[in-house]
Amino acid sequence: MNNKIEHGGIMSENLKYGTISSREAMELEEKYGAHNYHPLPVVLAKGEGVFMWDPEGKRYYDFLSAYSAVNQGHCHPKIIKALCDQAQILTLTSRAFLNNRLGEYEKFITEYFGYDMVLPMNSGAEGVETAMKLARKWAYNVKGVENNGAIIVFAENNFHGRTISIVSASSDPDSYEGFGPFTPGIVRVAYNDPKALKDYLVEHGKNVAAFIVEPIQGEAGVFVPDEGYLKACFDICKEHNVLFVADEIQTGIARTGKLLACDYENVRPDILILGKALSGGVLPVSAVLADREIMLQIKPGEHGSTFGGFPLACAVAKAALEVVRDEKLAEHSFELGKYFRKELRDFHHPMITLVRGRGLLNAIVVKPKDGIEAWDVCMMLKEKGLLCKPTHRHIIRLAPPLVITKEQLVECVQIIKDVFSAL
Ligand code: IF1
Repeated sequence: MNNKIEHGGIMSENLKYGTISSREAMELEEKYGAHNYHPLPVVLAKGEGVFMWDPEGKRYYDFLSAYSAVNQGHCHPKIIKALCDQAQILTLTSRAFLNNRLGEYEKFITEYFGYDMVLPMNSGAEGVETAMKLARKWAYNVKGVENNGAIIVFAENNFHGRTISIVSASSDPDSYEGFGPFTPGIVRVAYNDPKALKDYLVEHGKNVAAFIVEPIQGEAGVFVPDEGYLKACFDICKEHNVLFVADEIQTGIARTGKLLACDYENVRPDILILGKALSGGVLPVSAVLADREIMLQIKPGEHGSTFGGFPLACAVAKAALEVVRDEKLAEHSFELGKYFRKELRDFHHPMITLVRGRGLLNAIVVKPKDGIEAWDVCMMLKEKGLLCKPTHRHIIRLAPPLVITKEQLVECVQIIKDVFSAL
């Protein structure tokens, strides 16, 4: 087969990967895909470890890792082997029947994270929805909140996904505007401010089911709260018999230098939500973990999904978690993160006002100069072979796969410095 095909009269030549050129791919997405994204103009056709390639063969360092879904690196051989092996045997049964991979995976993941039980779902948003439903059931059945009166507290500037109920908790107009009416029983308090939570719970705590929080706010710009914030919130929740729910979809699974970001403060959430890297970026796999007293509040027939806990996902997720453990990715992320922030902090540049993060989830806060904003810096980094994405107009998120070597990271630090130096 030759790899030249025709699209709208344009011949693709000199293609290294696939049959579609970058330009053709961009035109097709523009014409046939909904315009719900504004991507950096780069088309990717292959990934391996920390690298991605465009169809024409240009190689990039991946400094987004699909928003921390690809912590184990692109196409990790052990995860792909688990995928291929299982795909040839059994992929999906639905939960109308049992399957021989689910129970084994459930035992593995609950022991791995230290919970009694797991409820498997697919996307992160479904995981958050599941946690909300669990918290409400618990509030009515166990806490004794009056029916339909349960409140769930969120933090300002949160990002938990895109469903109607989740955007009902959002303070970002891009997320919620025009999508109302919204789900009731949701309130927000200031982030990084235990007193704000305390004040709310002192007043309304008896009707509150849960406080749902990101240990580090990703979309808000890798906003790391003050030390002690999570523990203080956890203690306040306990005082008011409110469930402390951690959305570790982005921060979990070694990204921030510990298995969970909550581990930094020795907080064990009542409900833990995982997604993204749970499959190493291979399939949408999410999970909600809790102990029996909470988990068993949802009864047969009350919640689920066609794919949740499908055999293929179970095989992939187990392999993905084994890779994190066997390759000591949490420790590696912790060490390399320290080096990375030190290098960028010691590199004093007038456009860099702040470098923050934990492990290999980091951000540079940029001060625009001569009309040059975070987006322009990302475009220049792209030209130099490093891909990352701005969040808001002044923050650049930097999050390579955790399998990046020290040598590779040294090279990437140099690329970043070179780009800033040229400004
Ligand atoms: C997109 C942001 C990151 C998440 C947390 C739940 C979800 C996410 C803490 C929902 C998802 C994504 C989705 C992605 C962009 C991205 C993102 F910039 F929008 F905020 F990572 F920082 N909780 N985050 O970060 O998980 O349903 O998507 O599987 O394109 O929307 P999902």
